[in-house]
Amino acid sequence: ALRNKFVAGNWKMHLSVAEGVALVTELRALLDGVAGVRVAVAPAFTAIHPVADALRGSLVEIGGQNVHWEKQGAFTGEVSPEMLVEAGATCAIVGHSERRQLFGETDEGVRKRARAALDAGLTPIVCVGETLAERDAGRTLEVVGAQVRAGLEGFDANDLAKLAIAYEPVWAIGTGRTATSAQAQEVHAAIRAILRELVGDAADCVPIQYGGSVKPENAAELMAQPDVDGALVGGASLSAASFAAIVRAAR
Ligand code: G2H
Repeated sequence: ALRNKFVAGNWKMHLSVAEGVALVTELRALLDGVAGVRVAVAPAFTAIHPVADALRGSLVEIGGQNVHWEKQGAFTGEVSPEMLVEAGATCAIVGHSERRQLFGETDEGVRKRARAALDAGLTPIVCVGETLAERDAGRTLEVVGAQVRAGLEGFDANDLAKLAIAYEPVWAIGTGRTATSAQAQEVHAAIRAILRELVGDAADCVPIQYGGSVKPENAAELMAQPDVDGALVGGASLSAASFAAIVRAAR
């Protein structure tokens, strides 16, 4: 395969430190012996350090749910890439649709966050996706394409080799409504074509995750699509059993 699958759990604003540590303790046992797939969980900032401790020596990596572009300074409420690395993170979600919709994040901010994450050695997981109104208006590929181009402006093949993209149709997030595997593949292939325009063959190495109500029941079919290289999992990552089942479906 050109690229390993990459499955990440986005815990959002869920789980206490104790619950998170218990979950990953169970998860690492369930994933014992699994190889050939990249796995990460993104806890709340307050739980990153203890969860990283509980995962030491396991396959499972830690991510931030967001990251700021400055190293330090007067940016109340933000966390820098260097702080994430110090706490044990290896990746960071940027531009999740909840950040864009509820907290006003823009494509330009997404690009700056991704750039800073890369510079600190983190893998940015750059999220893109259309709303229901945009899909119904036939604008899916236009909207997602614009987000990809703006979010990755100025990035070269070296940068893309260390980055992941997550396609998350907003209408499928937390709604129980999943894109069909064909709908997902269509958009993933369009994203891949844009990456190829930007950086040529290096596009083949970029994992493109699908996100939006991924569960054990639909994960295998989604990830069997040629350009679906993993999943960004919200609700189903809050149980070790269901998240482990999704990881196993990725192989
Ligand atoms: C999309 C996804 C994870 P869920 O936000 O980022 O959440 O799987 O709950 O739809």
